[in-house]
Amino acid sequence: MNMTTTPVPSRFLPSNNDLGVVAVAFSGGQGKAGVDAGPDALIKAGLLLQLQDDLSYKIHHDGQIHNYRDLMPETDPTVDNMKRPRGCSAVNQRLHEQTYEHAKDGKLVLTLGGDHSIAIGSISGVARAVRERLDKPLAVIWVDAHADINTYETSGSGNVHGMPVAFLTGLCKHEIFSWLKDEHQIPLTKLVYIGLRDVDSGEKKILRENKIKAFSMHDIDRHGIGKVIDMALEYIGDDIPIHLSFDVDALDPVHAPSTGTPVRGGLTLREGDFICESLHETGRLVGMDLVEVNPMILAKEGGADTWQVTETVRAGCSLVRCALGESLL
Ligand SMILES: [Mn+2]
Repeated sequence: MNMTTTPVPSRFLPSNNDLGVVAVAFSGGQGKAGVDAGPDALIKAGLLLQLQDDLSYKIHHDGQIHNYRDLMPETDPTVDNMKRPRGCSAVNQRLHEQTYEHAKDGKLVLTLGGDHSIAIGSISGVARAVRERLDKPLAVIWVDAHADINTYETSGSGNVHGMPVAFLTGLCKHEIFSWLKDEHQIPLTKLVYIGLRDVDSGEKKILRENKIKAFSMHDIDRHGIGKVIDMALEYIGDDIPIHLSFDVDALDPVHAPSTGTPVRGGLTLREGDFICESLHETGRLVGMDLVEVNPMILAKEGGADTWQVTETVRAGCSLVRCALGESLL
């Protein structure tokens, strides 16, 4: 299959085809086993080869799927309601350096998770490089069923994968995450959610009080995904680089069932791909996360090859290809 595409020139990156990839086998931001196998499943399905062969990217990848075992503390008891906080912080600090190293050279950065807690490191690393290189803030489009903006005080579960946006925007700070500096932050005015449908009451309060821009599934039903993207981009403003953080659970569980916290009533495959295609078309994408693919959830005993896993991995690969320039015609 040879996709003939016309990639849109990047407005903020010196090259259109240098792609830094970090594969993050981390599951400590939540309690279910298996999400650490996400990057391996995506790469085994051929994602990086597709990007290289069909979309002409020069892939900069160390060939590793990082499990960061050397960073894991012997014991990691709960602190201030945060589960496994030292491991989460240490992995994200290392990942921050990894995405920063790619982004400071002007590469597009793709981070494959892993649970969504890894966005703390991936996005802060890109944001730091964007500030240094372009003297601009980084905008984030967070596509997710959940807002992931709990603080350790509002979180019911204590899982850090429900807190990354709070850490990234400075709404939540903690000494365990003291490496995360103010200059790595995302301004609340440059954050946009798409696809929300399962938001905790404490999070709703945070969204309201901080006037955070959020397009729920209700807004997508009302306006259609095309109008929602237009409004999201208009809100961010024209001259700002964008990071896309895509949680596969934004898709409806019919299309992406193999994920830790599925919620019915989600995006169709086409709506998901459309978001990614539209962001590519802006020429402003500088980073992307694809997270929460869990090949072990719903897997049969002894093997991960169920239709649910195959569909979820295929959907994930498609989202990344669309964000990186694959088009239908
Ligand atoms: Mn998420």
